[in-house]
Amino acid sequence: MSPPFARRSTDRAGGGAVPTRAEGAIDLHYSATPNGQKVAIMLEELGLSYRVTPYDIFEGDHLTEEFGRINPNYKLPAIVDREPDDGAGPITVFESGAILQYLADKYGAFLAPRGRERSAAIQWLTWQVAGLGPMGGQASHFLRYAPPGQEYGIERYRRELDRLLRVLNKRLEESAYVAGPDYTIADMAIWPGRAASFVVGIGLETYPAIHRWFEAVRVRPAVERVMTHPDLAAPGRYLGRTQKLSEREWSNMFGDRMHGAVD
Ligand SMILES: N[C@@H](CCC(=O)N[C@@H](CS)C(=O)NCC(=O)O)C(=O)O
Repeated sequence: MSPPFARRSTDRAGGGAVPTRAEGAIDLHYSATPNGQKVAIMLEELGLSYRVTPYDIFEGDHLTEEFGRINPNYKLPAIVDREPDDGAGPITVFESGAILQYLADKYGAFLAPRGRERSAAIQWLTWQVAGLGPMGGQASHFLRYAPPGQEYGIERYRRELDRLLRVLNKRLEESAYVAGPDYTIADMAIWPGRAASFVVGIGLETYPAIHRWFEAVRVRPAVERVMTHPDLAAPGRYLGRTQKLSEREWSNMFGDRMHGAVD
């Protein structure tokens, strides 16, 4: 695993509240996939300085006891906040949706503190982490990694992905951003998922309202910084429509090594 490196961002063009806590408190454990990019986008939007520890999941960097103490589920991303509000020592947070919510609450930005606006953002955030993300992931898995003859699985998840995108398109026909008139953590959670649509061969231009929103988010300085940073943007490896894994890589991602890490 490469050593951690420090990044400093000064552009707070995201429109969120200026962080009031000491900067540099957050360690981001990262692989350059859509789930990781959600959190990188949030950290950039907040204008925070943060330390990135990159993991190559094909190489199984994440299947260590040390990482298991940060995320008992052995998946990326995760964060360690070394300066939490309660002052009681570092806190680890795993699950991309929970990380976004944690950061939004801590820094008071991109999520309303209460009421219907907050509920709308949490609903769409949950829709992404429980629906769009896993369905897109499964569509991409059956298409790219499964042995031949998986037509049922491919069709099942591709159709569900298409259905979810139609739900999103309808929502964005009536709303500037996913949770309402303001850009929130729900947009940050959903936006990087374009990768699954690409892999599955569903063009976003099929959904005009998604396309309009996608472009509005894409040109945000924080999003551009993530998507053009060589260590944060997805390498071709993660986006290829066809994948050939070695036995060792398969084991790290889907097989015995990945399953065995838990024990
Ligand atoms: N529900 C989790 C999903 C995390 C996840 O599946 N991460 C992938 C990368 S996008 C991973 O760590 N894969 C490595 C593996 O499964 O061994 C989240 O939203 O954080």
